[in-house]
Amino acid sequence: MAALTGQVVAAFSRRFIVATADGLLPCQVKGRHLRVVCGDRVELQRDGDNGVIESVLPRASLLYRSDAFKTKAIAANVTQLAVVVAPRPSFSMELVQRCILAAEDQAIPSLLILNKTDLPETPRAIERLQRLTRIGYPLVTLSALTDVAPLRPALHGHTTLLIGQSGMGKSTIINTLFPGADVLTADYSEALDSGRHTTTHTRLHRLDADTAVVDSPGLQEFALQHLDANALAYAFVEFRPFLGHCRFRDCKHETEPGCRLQEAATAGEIEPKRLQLFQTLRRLQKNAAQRL
Ligand SMILES: Nc1nc2c(ncn2[C@@H]2O[C@H](COP(=O)(O)OP(=O)(O)O)[C@@H](O)[C@H]2O)c(=O)[nH]1
Ligand SMILES: [Mg+2]
Ligand SMILES: [Zn+2]
Repeated sequence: MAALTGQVVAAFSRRFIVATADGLLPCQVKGRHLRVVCGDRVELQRDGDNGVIESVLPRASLLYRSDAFKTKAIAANVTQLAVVVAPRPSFSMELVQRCILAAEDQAIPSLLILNKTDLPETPRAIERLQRLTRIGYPLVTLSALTDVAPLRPALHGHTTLLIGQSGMGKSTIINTLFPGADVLTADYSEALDSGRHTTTHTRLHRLDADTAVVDSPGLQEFALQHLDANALAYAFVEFRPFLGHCRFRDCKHETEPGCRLQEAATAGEIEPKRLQLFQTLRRLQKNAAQRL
């Protein structure tokens, strides 16, 4: 048995693949209480062809999402979120915004990737994204079938969580950036319960020493019930200058007099649709909290 450190590059329910100086190692976790997430840097003991994760090193970040029942950590040590959308099939602006809000809550910056720019609906998609580009989120446009080069400068130096609704071209992007990405899963499928979990796991792909991309499935559910009203308001970056300036300290930014956010929406300083989204998400959070 020898002590090692490494980074978790694939996370299944209770099994992991860890990249160490000696190569990739299938690992289990010591005990029941240690929580391990893709992207974690860990200390482990090697035992033949397997390893046992004994501790998780301090995380630079931890991204969460909720579903109707619980909050789950998606990935650790991510430095940037990239949301993939396409002109066709149509994408949900609300879902895109939910992902970005979850990242903002963890102080992780986001960027937008518009894929399939070879399609004629591209100008309309760019127009829809203006709600987010206008408040500062960068947009990278590309056609992954032809060339993913426009994406490389945006990824460089970051650990990027790549996320997107199905059909947007996320797999095409990953497979072009990382030819052979599927091989690892095949190689380790036996150690990982004969590949039973291969469709639902999170993966970290390394481009170079400073650059990695995390691929996480299951975006359909991306609730923000783990954000209370204050955290949620703060996650809307363009609201920040106005927060704390309402007449009432506990202002819900609904119909109260002297609400600085409502004034800002009326004056066109923030987009009314973004304030509406805040209200929608705040109500969902309140209802979820009452159910617990
Ligand atoms: N026209 C066009 N189609 C693309 C592009 N990238 C991916 N696709 C197609 O979009 C479909 C969904 O792609 P896929 O990568 O599986 O999407 P995912 O569900 O997000 O992983 C496939 O038929 C791809 O061939 C692109 O740049 N242009
Ligand atoms: Mg896919
Ligand atoms: Zn207010």
